[in-house]
Amino acid sequence: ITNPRPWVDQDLQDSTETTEKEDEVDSSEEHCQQVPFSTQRYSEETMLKRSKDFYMLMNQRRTVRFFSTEPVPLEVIDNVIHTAGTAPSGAHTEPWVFVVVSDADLKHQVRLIIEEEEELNYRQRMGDKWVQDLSKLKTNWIKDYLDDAPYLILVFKQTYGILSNNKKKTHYYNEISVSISCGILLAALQNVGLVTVTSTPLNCGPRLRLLLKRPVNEKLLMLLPVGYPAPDATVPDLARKPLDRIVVHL
Ligand code: IYR
Repeated sequence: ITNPRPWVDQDLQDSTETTEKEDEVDSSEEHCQQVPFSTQRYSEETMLKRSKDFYMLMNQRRTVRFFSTEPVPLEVIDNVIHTAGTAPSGAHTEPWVFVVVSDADLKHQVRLIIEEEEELNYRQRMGDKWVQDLSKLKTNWIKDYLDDAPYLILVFKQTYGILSNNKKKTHYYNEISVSISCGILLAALQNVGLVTVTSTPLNCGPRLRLLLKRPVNEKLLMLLPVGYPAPDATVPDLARKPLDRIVVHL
């Protein structure tokens, strides 16, 4: 039978996420005071300039699959992840964990798992139409970047949390919350001149979770190799939709 949603990991197609027993409210988290808030105000002129400048910075972002092995300071990576952790989340559950792998042996073990599964993905699981749709990107299951990039950031979503009384804590909207944090992470990387590819290694989650010794409530959402682009890196010659095709003013 053909899988109607081949992009969803097999381990997520069971019903574990919807049938998990609901928790009770943790009394330690019931109350939260309101505190005064104000934000930086800019003149309209400054707003216009800042909005254009930020657009120009972000419009230079490209998905890059060819990495330099040149090292990158770990503190920069930590700051970028700290920034990603400013994302909003359902009921402020902050359901993200960012695993940073820099050890060469461990990166290579990640590579072996991903290449083994991706070969199956491309040859069997994805199907002809999907493989055809990707042909312009010239991607395949051989992922040199998993050895070359100085860091692999594996982003896990906590599908639920563990309360102090050992009960499960509901992580509302955990997938979209962690996805938003990944968007902020991409912007933070662009801000410091680093590149990545937003990879979603299909069906690798369970093996990578075990390799990295992460608990069962954490599911791999995204894997981001991070570094400088290789000196001879290339990207597909793609254009973005113009504003009038992505905005509707009513
Ligand atoms: N995960 C595979 C396939 C892939 C899927 C999509 I959708 C892309 O935009 C690019 C690749 C891979 O990483 O090769």
